[in-house]
Amino acid sequence: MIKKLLIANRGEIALRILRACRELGVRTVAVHSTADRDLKHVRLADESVCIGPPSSTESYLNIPAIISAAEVTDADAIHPGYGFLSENADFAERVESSGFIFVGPRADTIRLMGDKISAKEAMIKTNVPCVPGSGGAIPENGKEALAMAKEIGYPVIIKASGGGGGRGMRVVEKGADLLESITLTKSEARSAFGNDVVYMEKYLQTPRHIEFQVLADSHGNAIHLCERDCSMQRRHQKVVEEAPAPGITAAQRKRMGDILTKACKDIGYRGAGTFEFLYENGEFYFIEMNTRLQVEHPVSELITGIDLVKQQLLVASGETLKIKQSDITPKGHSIECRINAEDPDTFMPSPGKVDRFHLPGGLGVRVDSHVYGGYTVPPYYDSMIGKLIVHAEDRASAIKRMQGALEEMVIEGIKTNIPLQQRIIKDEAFIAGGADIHYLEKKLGL
Ligand code: MV4
Repeated sequence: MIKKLLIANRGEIALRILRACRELGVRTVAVHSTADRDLKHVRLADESVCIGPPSSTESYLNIPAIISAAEVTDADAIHPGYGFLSENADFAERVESSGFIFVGPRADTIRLMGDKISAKEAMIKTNVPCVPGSGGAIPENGKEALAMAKEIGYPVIIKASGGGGGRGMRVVEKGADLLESITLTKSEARSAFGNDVVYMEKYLQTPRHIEFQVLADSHGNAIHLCERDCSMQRRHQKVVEEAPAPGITAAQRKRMGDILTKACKDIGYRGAGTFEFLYENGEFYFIEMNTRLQVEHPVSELITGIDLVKQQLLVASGETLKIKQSDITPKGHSIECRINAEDPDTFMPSPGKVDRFHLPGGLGVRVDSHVYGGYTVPPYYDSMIGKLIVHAEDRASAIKRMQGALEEMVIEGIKTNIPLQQRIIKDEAFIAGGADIHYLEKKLGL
């Protein structure tokens, strides 16, 4: 078993990982920038190491500094959290070649999934349903590209193979615009990702974003922890997530779950992961796989009762999964509201000192946040300062519980998106369930 874990992240997720370590009796090393000396998990960790100045590139993205910190503290494993280096295959490789356990999939799995064309090819090979498309790079020949788009049917979407998460893509409505759009997407992709390979898919106009959580060990066992609906988003930033996804039947869940656990075995997946789908007219279409722990993992934990971070640490230690698929039946409903330090109207970040901080509580209310009264939110990082998560016997009760919890939550000194979350949780379409990925932006009038 891992004895000492270095947490290569900050904020709420660093604290979340630290909590799992404490329950498992794993010692912890916090690494932090000079702007993050006062983070809660730095105080609680057994040891801490300052790895650089505030700028992420010089601290949380600084691979040599992180590896050195693991060496000087004699840690035996590194957890990357989400964001930062979590999906960097070179980092995973450096961690392992330096003799540490990387808490995540093998580096070659991260690389396979990081390239969106190779990820899709791998999924097609193992029978995961994908969006119809080019099935590889778009042909250089304009005539062939036009014929392909015609065959797929407009509108189509051009995506960068090195992109993902909404970066490097362009919708094309008609043949007259195709070649110019390909050229533009390629040149943007070249400067953004240093890779101008692009592929084409049928553009789905009003899908929902539904993703499946999986967990696999290094002995060929894999389970799924049901699905989440993450359709409430703005500019590719999720705002509210829930599990299970409204309207998805037990039969659909089992069908997809069987396909995805088989896919995990076929690709030799290890650790926690997420298969992202667009869901439209009752069909699932794979778009990307995330090879990390996600922000929204708590909603899956609450409906399954499984601690995903503990499981990540156990499988990273080489243990066999003790949980069987038959042990998992989703119980009740869970909703997460992301709490951001931002202006609820303009969405501009609002860093600064939090002078009052009161948390909601009660049965089925969970807050994952590193913030405390007197804490100063630095301006250098993501504006998410915590997550409010509720669990209740059914969706209607979970909504009521979230309404109450949002009312109870007080954060003063900085602006937060709590007022926006209050609007969403009382919104008719949200309450009805099953809104598509464009709903929130339309509602906000953007
Ligand atoms: C799409 C799509 C429609 N059709 N692909 C955006 C993020 C990236 N993961 C994939 N994305 C999309 N791919 C096809 N073939 C629409 C989106 C999309 C989206 C997807 C999930 C969540 C939010 C979104 C917002 C805008 C567009």
